[in-house]
Amino acid sequence: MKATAVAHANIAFVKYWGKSDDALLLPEAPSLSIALDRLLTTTTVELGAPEDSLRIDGQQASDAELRRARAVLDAAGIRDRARIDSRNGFPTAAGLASSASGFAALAVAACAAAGQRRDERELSALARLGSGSAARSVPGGWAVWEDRDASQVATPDQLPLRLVVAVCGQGPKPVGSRDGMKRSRQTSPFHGAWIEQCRRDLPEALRLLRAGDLPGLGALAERNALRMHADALGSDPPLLYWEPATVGCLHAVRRLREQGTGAWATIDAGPHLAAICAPSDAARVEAALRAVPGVREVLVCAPAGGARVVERSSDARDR
Ligand code: 2P0
Repeated sequence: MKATAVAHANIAFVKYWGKSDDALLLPEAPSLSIALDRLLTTTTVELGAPEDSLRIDGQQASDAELRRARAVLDAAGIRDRARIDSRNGFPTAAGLASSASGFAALAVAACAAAGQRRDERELSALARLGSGSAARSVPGGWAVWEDRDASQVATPDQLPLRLVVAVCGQGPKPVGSRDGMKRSRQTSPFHGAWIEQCRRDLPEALRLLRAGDLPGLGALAERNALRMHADALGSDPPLLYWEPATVGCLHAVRRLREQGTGAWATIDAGPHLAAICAPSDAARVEAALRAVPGVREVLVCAPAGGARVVERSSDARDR
């Protein structure tokens, strides 16, 4: 009754910032993301433990995190108590820890440990109950999430690109995504326009992706990210996720473009910035971001696939 699964974190080109249902974690607008190879989480679930427990990188997780994990297991019909051990193959101290890869790996590992055969869409819907963006890490590749689950709309090799991730801050962010997006929905005068924008951006992003238009898609992703932050900044009290290094990286990306290098920025609900570029430009973009004061680390990531079981103990029974 034990299984291990891996899942990659993802970064959205059309972002999720607003729920239509807070309890079911349903999004107001569709989102599009790409999974990233170097941001990998490995999670082992062992059923039949005396009580539920969750360790993340060797540290006991908070009660809130444990409750979210239990919600995923309950939704899968798993009543056995679970010992969950989750490890991130990237620098979590830098604040890159991802609930997306964590809950995707948890849903896949838990169902495998219970001997359940579930298709990708069911696994995606289960992961969503832990964290919305985790729905997209189950299928991986280019994933669209519209409603209860996400699905892969293009394989990781659809478009040759790199995401150059600049670590621009440390420690937990002051307001988490869950509370942040709720605040924007309730208080930002820009929120309705933001949601309408995402509904327009998704079909356009898919068209650019299928056409292999990296400059078009990169520019769309940058506009989409900055508009999400405009919505966040318009909230009351305002949500400012950027650090000085984040702004420094935004200028560095703009300067790269002025000098003829195709690079476009995206920023999630935190200080880190990811620059989108062609593989042949990744070294130049990495050097430019490393030179920005306050940048702690830079990771060059390539597109990756979905969550998968990597080990299942022989006594895990099929049911
Ligand atoms: C995204 N983010 O599309 C956006 C961009 C952050 C900014 O998905 O409440 O941790 O667990 O559903 O998934 C982060 O939100 O929030 C997120 P919950 P989640 O990647």
